[in-house]
Amino acid sequence: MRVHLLVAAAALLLAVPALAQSVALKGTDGQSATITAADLAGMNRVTVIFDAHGKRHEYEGALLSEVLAKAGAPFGQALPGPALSNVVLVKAADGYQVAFGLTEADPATRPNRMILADKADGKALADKDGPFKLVVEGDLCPARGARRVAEISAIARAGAKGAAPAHKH
Ligand SMILES: Nc1nc2c(c(=O)[nH]1)N[C@H]1C(S)=C(S)[C@@H](COP(=O)(O)O)O[C@H]1N2
Ligand SMILES: [Mo]
Repeated sequence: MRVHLLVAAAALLLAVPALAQSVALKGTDGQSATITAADLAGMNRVTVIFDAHGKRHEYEGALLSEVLAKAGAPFGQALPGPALSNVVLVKAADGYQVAFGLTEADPATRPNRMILADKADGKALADKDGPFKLVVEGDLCPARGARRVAEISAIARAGAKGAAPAHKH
């Protein structure tokens, strides 16, 4: 009996940090997915330099577009059209929220990248920032860099129409 209780307690202790080590993803059509620390570590890795309050940090993680694609968010050829009005909402563990357009995270649209980072300056993010932090390359102010990211949703806008007639860029 006691052994069972110990095993149950140990399992609970192991489960608690594991729960915090993931980000919930939501897609525009009700899709949901979870990205764990291990998932993120296994994705294409990119580094972004960000200067905040005069301090320069090198963040490492995966492109937000690739993270959102796991919940079915349209990028590349699928993006022009109604998805241009899709909104991305990032929620942090402390209730902080950041919203932006899905296209802002599209590497074919902007050279500045948005990443979900799990490392800064070669080390796992400190508890204040991590385990996951949004880093928006090129932002002049760090306010959109949500720390302790818990959930990322792509949201469709009602009434959005299709793409403009064929045109050259
Ligand atoms: N989760 C969360 N992220 C956040 C904030 C916050 O209050 N909560 N503040 C933002 C603002 S306004 C700034 S300036 C930076 C500050 O980050 P720093 O303390 O690492 O400089 O975090 C941004 N990200
Ligand atoms: Mo800020």
